[in-house]
Amino acid sequence: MTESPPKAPFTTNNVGIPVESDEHSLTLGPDGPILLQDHYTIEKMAQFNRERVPERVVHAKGSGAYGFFEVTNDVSQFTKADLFQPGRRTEMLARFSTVAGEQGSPDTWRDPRGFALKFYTDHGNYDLVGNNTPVFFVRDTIKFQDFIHSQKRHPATGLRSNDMQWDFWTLSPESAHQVTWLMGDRGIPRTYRHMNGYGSHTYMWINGAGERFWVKYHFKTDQGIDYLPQAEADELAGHDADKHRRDLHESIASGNAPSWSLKVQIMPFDDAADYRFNPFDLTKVWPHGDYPLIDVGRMVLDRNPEDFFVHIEQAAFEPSNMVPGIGPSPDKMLLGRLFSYPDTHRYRIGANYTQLPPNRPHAPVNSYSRDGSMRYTPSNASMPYAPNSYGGPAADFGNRFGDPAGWAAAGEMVREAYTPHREDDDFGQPGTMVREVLDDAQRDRLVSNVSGHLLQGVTKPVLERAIQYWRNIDAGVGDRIAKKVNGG
Ligand code: HDE
Repeated sequence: MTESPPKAPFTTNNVGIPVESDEHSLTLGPDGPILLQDHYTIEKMAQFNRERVPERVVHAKGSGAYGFFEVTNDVSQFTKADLFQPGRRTEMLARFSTVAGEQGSPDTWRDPRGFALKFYTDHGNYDLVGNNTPVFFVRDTIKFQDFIHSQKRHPATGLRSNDMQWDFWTLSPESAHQVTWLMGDRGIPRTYRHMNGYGSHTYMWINGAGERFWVKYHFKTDQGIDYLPQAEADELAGHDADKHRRDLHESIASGNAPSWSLKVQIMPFDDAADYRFNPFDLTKVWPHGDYPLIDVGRMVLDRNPEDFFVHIEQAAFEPSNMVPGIGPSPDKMLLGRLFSYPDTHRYRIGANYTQLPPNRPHAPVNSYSRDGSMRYTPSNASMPYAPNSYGGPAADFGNRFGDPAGWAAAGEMVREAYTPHREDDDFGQPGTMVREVLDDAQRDRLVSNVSGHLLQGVTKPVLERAIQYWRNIDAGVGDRIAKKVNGG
């Protein structure tokens, strides 16, 4: 006898009351007016009108999955962070994204990719919110908003503008390194699985003895780096805007779990002052010859979210979520981000966003935060204030977890650029990348991508500055771009 399919549950309204119909609203006679007491029809319409939360102001289009991180090499000499201890395996969430496009924009536009990670450690959530490039366009948080405005839509036309982009970039020479990455193959990964992830900033690690180190994170894709040529990316943007989202979902659903190998660069704390580059300048890398990569572990994404809005649209990543053994650095961009992310989450998904499923820690929460809209987990605190004589919780003042996650600083209040280190300049590292890292084919594609981009609406004065910008990076590449854009 064939198994009858499981009986579908009764439809209910939002408070579990069974409803009579999803076909017909309640009317006076079959042809009469709809009645105000048709609470279910009204609930459906009202709920529908409130389904959207503001999209992320940057990184609006993204996709994500759950998985785990497992340690494969002992780095406890550098950090006491729970998730990096030998033998540890930590549940995690990752979200990959583009930067400038809105929620419905194509996955295959040329753009850096967000590489946001949330680790549910035994000492709270650790968030590492990086990109698929190790550097960034600017080095002071005050310029970030302006940079993004130059990448998004012109306020008068509502159109994106290559002229705005190159106007900003050529007036901000510190952008040269990241623009070289962006206009090369890394600017359009073939899929989210075929790109590396970087913490980008320099962070601090602190070991069990309280010793501090500077650290940079590199997540190397185990799938191999692969990119989309501009023409193929443009074609995909036209008929398959969700190419990367679909690839990630289907890859995990078919059991082909993507993975990345985490390696770090470690700089002894005292090396920073005299290092040839400013180690906290986000437009710079630390050449691997100076500080080689050290294996740490492996990140595997093997579980798709069961509801995209609940787990991915509401995911809230914040660089300020640093667990014992990890701290910030004097990087002005990182310090700005420590404020910005929690601020944007409170605005976008409410005061109690940390109680939402993707943001809820696996570790116990014993904070004194209370109330606020949509709060649904009571605080563990016995009394609503600290100190109290009714069972705490009490802060770890004995420093069992606490970190000297800081550094000595002094000086007058000024608005100035970083003090330059002996090899600091804006075109040196991108020039090295163009000449020593890219091969001939990659250089050819870089020239072609830049020229193609410049020939789409960039006005003469900006165009001339852009050619000089590329000549400052590398004279040969600059000349080739000049030839292509001047009809050479
Ligand atoms: Fe972001 N960035 N950012 N950013 N960023 C946001 O927070 C910000 C920067 C990055 O998948 C926002 O949740 C400032 C660098 C990723 O949900 C916002 C500065 C890097 C994501 C914000 C930067 C990033 C964001 C908007 C300059 C790589 C998506 C939505 C100091 C190292 C995370 C949100 C996700 C999102 C602020 C620059 C990566 C507005 C102020 C550098 C991957 O708060």
